[in-house]
Formats: sequence, structure tokens, C-alpha cells
Amino acid sequence: RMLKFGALAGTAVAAPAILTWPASAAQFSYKVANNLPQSHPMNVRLAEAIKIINEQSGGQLEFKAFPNNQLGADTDMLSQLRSGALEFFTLSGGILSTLIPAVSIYNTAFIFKDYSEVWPAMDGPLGGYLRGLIEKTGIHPMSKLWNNGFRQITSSTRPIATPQDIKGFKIRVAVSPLFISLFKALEAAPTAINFAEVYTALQTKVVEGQENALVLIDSAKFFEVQKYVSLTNHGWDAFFMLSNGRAWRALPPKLQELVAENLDKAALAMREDTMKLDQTLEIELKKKGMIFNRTEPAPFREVLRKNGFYAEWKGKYGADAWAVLEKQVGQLT
Ligand code: X2X
Repeated sequence: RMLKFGALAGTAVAAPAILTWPASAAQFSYKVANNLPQSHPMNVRLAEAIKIINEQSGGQLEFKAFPNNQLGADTDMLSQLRSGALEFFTLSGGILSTLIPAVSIYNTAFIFKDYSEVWPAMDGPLGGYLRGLIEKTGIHPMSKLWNNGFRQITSSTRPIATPQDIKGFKIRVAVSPLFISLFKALEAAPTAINFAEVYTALQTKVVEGQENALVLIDSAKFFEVQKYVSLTNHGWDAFFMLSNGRAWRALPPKLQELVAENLDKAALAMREDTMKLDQTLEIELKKKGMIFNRTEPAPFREVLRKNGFYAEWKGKYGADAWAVLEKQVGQLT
């Protein structure tokens, strides 16, 4: 690759075609894209995994990573994945639910106490049920979810300590019906914005705040444009590793195995990374000037119940999906 480039250097040919990256010699040349900063544990572990996959495929398969919305925002990348322009893509169930409504069910507010409830559900019946729904659309998901974490609210204007504080709060949410509904039920003023535009939206004060896990608040440098972190733990989120069905089926079984094994292994490693970081980042973010407060979940949950949030989503997700969920986390409505 570099040789080819070197050989051309110094010649008088200046046609733009020369400047394009030479086509891969691999039989399968696949892109894997996401919305997260390069330094996020997902991209660190993904880079390790694709190095192993590319090497062990013996040149047959070449993955190239496109982190940080390089190929467009989430909703663009989802279109690319469906058309086959993009072969692999990680996406939150919250946003994938614009295509497959039930897959945001695990984002339902305040359903998981901690990770000891999350992983058995998502590696077990609930996750299996959701992957089955995804498969039906022709998209092939890998079996392990990549952790996005428990979500916290950040703000440039005021800390959120009680449900009273969130009334009228201008908050950016993901492009996700569930998250819009959640913050409407809390009587906030949510706006759906792709992650690619969140930093700018916060900086220009189009919104007062946003909600994400500490790992992302830190790696996306939101501490530069946000003052307060309110530890609400109002929902847990993760990313499905999705592949375009045709691209997946084109791979011989041996390569499928190589890919699935290494991506799933990387997902498990990044889960550990993110859970560890969650323990230490409060201190780090305080050093960077952020002010933290804790909250009680009960009063927020009460507002949600009163405003019909759980009943509404039980109806939308359907009795089947809700039963799988309640079997895992106990009764919600
Ligand atoms: O957009 C977000 O907030 C993020 C990064 O958490 C998701 O992908 C849902």
C-alpha cells in the first residue's frame, strides 16, 4: 500500500485520482462506523479487534474503522447500513427503534438497579428477543452489546436535583421516541439531535443540557461546555454491533466466526473498561470543573408513573416484549 503510494510520489502526474486511497487487495473490504470519539473505550477495543481480524483473515478481509461520525450522523449511518453502503455499525437501541420500535425497551427509565441486573438480561432472554427482532429486518447483530452506561444529566444552567428542577429544562436527547417521551413525561423541553451535533448545540446554548454516561461526558469533552452533572441514573444504554445482512452472509463461515468471536470479545473488554471508568470519572470531571449532585430516583419515577409513561410504553412495546422485560426486572406498572 505505502509502496504503491511511494512509487507515485515525485512523478508529475497530478490527477486527483492519484490522491485517492488505493483499493484494498482484500476480497472483503468492510467499513465499521460509530458515533463515538476516537478515545472512547469502544474505539480502543474495536481497533484492537479489527487488527486481529485483519491479520488472522490472511488478507481475505480488511476492516477499516470510521469513528466519531466520520461517515455521517447516526441516522445517516443507519441508512447507509440498510443500503449496504456501510457494512458494520454500532447503534443504540434507542435510535434503532426508529426502525424496529421494540428495541429501545431496555432504555425504559429506572428499570435496572445496576449492572448485576443489566448483563444477565441483555446476554439472556431479553437481549435474545431483541436480536431476533433485528434479524427479521435483514440486519445481523453480533451477540454482545457494547456498554454505553447509565445516563446522567449535564447542564450549563442549573443542577437537576428534584423533578421540580427539570420542568421546562431545554435538554438534548437522542433521535429516539422513547427518550423524547421520557423527558416530556418529566415535563422538560426535549429536542432530538444526533450525537454528531451535540457539542455545538451545548456550546451555542441551543439547549441547556444533555444526558449521557460519565464515560462519554468525559471523552466527548462536554466538561468544556457544561457545568453541572446530576447523577440521575435514569436509564441504561448500550450499542448493538450491527452488520448489513448481505455483507454478513457474503462472508464464508470461517470469517464470520473470526469476526463474531473477536467483536464479541472486544465488547466484553470494553464493558469492563467502561464500568471501571464509571467509578473514577466523578473525581476526574470534578478536577475539570464540573459540579456533581446526587438524586433520589423515587420522586422522578413517581412523576413518570403519574404522567402515564410506563403505561404508554407498555402499550407501545406490546405485551410480549413487556412480559420478557418484567420477567427480568420485576413489575413496572
Ligand atoms: O446520542 C447519544 O446520546 C448516545 C451517544 O448516547 C447514543 O448513541 C444514544
